[in-house]
Amino acid sequence: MRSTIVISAIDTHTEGMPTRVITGGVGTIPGDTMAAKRIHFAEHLDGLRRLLVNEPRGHASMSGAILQQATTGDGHYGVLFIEVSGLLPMCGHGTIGVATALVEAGMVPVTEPVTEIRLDTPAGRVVASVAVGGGHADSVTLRNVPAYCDSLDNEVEVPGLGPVRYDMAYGGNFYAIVDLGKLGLPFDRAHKDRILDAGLRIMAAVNEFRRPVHPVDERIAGCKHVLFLDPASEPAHTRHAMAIHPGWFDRSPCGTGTSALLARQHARGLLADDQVLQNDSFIGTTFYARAVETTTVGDRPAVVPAITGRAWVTGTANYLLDPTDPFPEGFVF
Ligand code: PYC
Repeated sequence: MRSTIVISAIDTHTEGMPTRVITGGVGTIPGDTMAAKRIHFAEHLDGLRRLLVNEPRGHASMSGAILQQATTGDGHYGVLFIEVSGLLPMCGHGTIGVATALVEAGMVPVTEPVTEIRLDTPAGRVVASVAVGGGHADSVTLRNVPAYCDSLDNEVEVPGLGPVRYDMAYGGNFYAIVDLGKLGLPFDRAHKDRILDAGLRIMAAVNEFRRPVHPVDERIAGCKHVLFLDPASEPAHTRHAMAIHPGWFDRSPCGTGTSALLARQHARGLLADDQVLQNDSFIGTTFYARAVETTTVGDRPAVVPAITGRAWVTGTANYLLDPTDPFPEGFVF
């Protein structure tokens, strides 16, 4: 076999959603912080992301995480989150996949019953506490970056849909939170194409109307995610469909989306201080979320979310690129 690159990976899924954890072959990405590395990677190395997530090595809903040396003194690793739409500041299901892979592969000192892993991400420090039994990762509780509610009861005119009400919240990415029932759409995967179409229209309209910008780090901006709440949801037990740019649904309950929803439920007074939020994905898998601290982001009240979910290793691989391969960056079908 001949190849111009060899990229090693541990493939995982978190409650149904893939994370290709890249453990070697990328080298050190320039930048003092993960946020700086994210910008450098997007500007100079994005072909590598496309090679790893696009067809034929990936697919239209693929995501991954590139491990780097930590950029802080006490971090275990730094992580860049890649997916079909680009590089995310933070990814919850991806972090749960990374933490599971690191424990299962023995890439961190493993202690039972809990192994704590400190990760540097472009959105800031996150800590994964992995419940370990018999040397195996059983579940992961992620202490995420602070989540806050940007605004409630916005209304935007959406071509083809008319006026749409939404709340905007941040949990590592920005999320427009929309009641699916108000659009007259059923919470049913048989209608996924219509729901996705509505999600993409809403994203475009929201970004034009009032593009969200993180108050402390303006490199984090824009809304690429619409969280459609099932109208049958209860305040502490929600079900949702997460539509993501450029046109796919999260299979997991979306860690940063669950964090944003937690902040929104608190901002609406729908949860008691440390009440657990059960958040189910479009395929019926679950994350549990809880505010473990209150804080601020800029001048906004915020909560520190702890998100619990599970991931499983699905394979290990070396990804190659033959010099005659006509698709050196894969392709989108
Ligand atoms: O789990 O945070 C998440 C996530 C973001 C996009 C897809 N999953």
